Amino acid sequence: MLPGFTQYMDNALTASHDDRLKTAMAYSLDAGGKRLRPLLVLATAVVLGADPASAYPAASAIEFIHTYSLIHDDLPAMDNAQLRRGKLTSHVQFDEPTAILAGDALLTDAFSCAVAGDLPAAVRAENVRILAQAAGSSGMVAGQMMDMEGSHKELTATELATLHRHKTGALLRAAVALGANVGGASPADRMHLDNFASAFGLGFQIKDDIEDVTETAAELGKSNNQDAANAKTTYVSLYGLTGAKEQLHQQYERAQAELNQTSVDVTVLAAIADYLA
Ligand code: GRG
Repeated sequence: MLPGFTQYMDNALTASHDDRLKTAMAYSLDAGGKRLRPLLVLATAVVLGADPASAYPAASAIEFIHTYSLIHDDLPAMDNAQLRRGKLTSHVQFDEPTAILAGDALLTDAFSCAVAGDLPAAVRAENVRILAQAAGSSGMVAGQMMDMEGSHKELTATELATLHRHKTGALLRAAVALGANVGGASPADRMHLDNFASAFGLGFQIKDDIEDVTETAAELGKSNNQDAANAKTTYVSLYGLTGAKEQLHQQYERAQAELNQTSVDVTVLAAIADYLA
């Protein structure tokens, strides 16, 4: 998928002067992720009439940041995960210092990616702002902190929504905002696209919570295994499986409704939103 883009993004890695660091960065960047955030950047730019290649720097930057977040999320101090996408996590494949530094390097290099390319300087500066705000202390990192703090107690529905709005939602919103910025969207279209992204982000998380339960149940040959949902507060633990599916459907409808209020042909984005259904 996205061959021209993937080649562009991989080339953006060639700057590292340390082979082990570069190998670790490439290992996680090319470990089989869905490229959902770059896809949202490119699709949003394209529906607005932009050349997709003009969005490659921003799309690479956001995938760098997403990859860093997963490497650090898997570390022993956080989720202590051994596997991601069916492969050994970075700190298991390499070692903990290498994983930390590969994440640090991907985060930092993301901003070099974001300012690259031929778009007007003001557009590139705005892309950097969008990424910094989404990834930092008022975005994804704040969400991760809430997750760490909340892992020992039951969260309310409002707290759970706030956590996910930051932890996963901020970067998905940023992806659409980057595409809207590259594509030169009108203020009204930016607003509807942003509302679309918020609904998509929340739906994405609810779907993940549902799949955690249904896939665990399927693996165990049971119809209603709740073990995965019991460890932390999730949409399934708060609303039950049926309630969570209703909430997912609501977000899907909201996402499509917002798209339909834009002034452009949103067929491609609507197809991506179908991922939720
Ligand atoms: C360590 C600062 C810091 C942040 C980590 C996003 C995140 C914050 C952690 C991910 C934890 C997680 C499993 C969240 C659930 C949502 C989810 C499934 C995220 C993974 O995104 P995908 O599915 O990943 O787009 P791929 O593997 O396709 O790239």
